[in-house]
Amino acid sequence: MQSYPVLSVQDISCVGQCSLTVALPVLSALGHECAILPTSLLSSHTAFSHTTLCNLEKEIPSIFDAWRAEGIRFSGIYLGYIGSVPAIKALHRIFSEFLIEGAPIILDPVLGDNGELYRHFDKSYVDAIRDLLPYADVILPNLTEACLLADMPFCPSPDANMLALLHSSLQGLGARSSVITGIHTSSDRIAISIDDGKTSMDYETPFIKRPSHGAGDVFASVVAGRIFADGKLADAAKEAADFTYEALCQTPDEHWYGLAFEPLLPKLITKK
Ligand code: PXL
Repeated sequence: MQSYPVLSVQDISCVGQCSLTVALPVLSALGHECAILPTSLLSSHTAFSHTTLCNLEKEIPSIFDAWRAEGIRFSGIYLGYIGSVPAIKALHRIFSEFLIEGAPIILDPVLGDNGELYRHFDKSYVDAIRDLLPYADVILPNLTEACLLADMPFCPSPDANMLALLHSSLQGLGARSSVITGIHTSSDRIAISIDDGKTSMDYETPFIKRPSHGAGDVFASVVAGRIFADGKLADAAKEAADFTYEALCQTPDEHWYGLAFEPLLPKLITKK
């Protein structure tokens, strides 16, 4: 039977352990051939003080034309940080032209954290990401992103009612399932909330008080890789939460810009 690569669509941050430099090793460890569509090129992720950003939106239509001429197809797609509104708009073609039937679409709507939008982003960017939700089988926002997409005020410790409202808003906007991350349940616990439209559950890990840049990318890459391998959403999300927690635990304090996840990659390979 012919096998098709999966496609990871996000920026290349040259330095900083996020986006493609996380997705590629994780998806490879999970056994996938991973093709890439870089949406922007940055010197590092935007938590560094000095960054360059070059949006690749002008390239995207030509890349799609070439792929079409080659008859290229993907068996799954994982979208993360895009970078500009025109790039997001250019991506809509992917969903109708390059996916095999039943290919899962996993969207990490990277917009911000701790109640704030990331640098370079504004309301029009949030609106453009929101327009991708109807394509998504699974959406993986952190709490800030869930609130921005649902147009609700940010609260770091939402109660069960607010979480239910967030999930129903995200699913009302078109996402089939949603996993909301970064929910502070107490001073030393952090949770994810998983909702597939029928059932809802929370899963907690200890909260590690340290910078967590790139944690969302580690989490989303593990979820995407397990779903692409026919894993169930709840199992994939719990494993990804445990993996992210372990990576945070073993990241030295001075390694502030990302997670030192590499020594844990064998866990993903042996579990396959
Ligand atoms: O980790 C998400 C992410 C991805 N890519 C870039 C970022 C960020 C978060 O800050 O700046 C360029």
